[in-house]
Amino acid sequence: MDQLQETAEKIRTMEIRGAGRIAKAAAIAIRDYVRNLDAYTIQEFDYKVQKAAKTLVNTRPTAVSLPNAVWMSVKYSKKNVDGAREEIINNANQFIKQADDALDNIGNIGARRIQNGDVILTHCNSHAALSAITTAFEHGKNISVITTESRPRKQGLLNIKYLNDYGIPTTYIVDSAVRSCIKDVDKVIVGADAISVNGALVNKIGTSQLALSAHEARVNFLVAAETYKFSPRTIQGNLIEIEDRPIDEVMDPDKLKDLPHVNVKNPAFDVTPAEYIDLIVTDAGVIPPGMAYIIIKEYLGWELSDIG
Ligand code: RUB
Repeated sequence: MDQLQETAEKIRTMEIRGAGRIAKAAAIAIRDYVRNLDAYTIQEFDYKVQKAAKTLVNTRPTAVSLPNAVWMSVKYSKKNVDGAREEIINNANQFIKQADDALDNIGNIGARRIQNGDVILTHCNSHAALSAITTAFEHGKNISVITTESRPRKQGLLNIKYLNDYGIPTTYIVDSAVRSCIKDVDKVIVGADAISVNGALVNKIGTSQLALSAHEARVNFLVAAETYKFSPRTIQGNLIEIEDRPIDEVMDPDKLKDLPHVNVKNPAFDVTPAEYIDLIVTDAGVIPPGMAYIIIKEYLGWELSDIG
């Protein structure tokens, strides 16, 4: 369990972050845990696997990719330990491959939506959104990017390093500069932590303000999201929990000592309603947000709506 606990801790502290990366890290952790798991009976095996799964799922509450990856990995039908072990290892390996392939597909499908000369605005650090952007560039499109800083964790710094390595001209702005820059933008492309059955997007805090600005300025707003980022539980009316992170990410708590009337909030994500989203680029193709249900039904299934 030590290695699995280590991965869980890295996800919790955001050493591993981004919805796709935490999902993949969790699938690897569960696979490696099950590979070496000692259990005499299938009941003991099941108890230990469920405990490990919950340890991973409970690290961060918002990105639905995490429970989807874990519950898709740990399902098995065999009634003996070795059979169940093999099934889980295969499921996890399949998920890991699916996640890698999905990023490539999103790159190719998303790149087709990007025109030569486009200025693209992105927020936070999303491998799915970056895959579409860098693939368009590799296809010879002359594009440039504006990235927000993405306070408080400044994931925009990861973007400028990544895009600079590709040689893509990139401008770094503070989050509050979005509305004043939106007139220079052709498309917004962001990633997703979760997409609900009604097509609403949950992504890094500030995404919904950005969507509002894009809507006002009639700039297309695209979301790049693997099918495993859709939330089956929202079919049953469950809400996606928004993670509140420690306030020391925002400011030094010592500064509050003499300010007894001041409270600091640090929600990590927000919700962008479907009406502000033009398209969702998934690995299965491009959909309008109103088709989110189809993705859940075809690619995730009802089974996950009970547990995931
Ligand atoms: C990351 C974030 C990203 C999505 C999508 O938040 O909001 O936009 O997770 O990323 P955090 P990807 O830094 O708090 O994890 O496309 O890489 O899965």
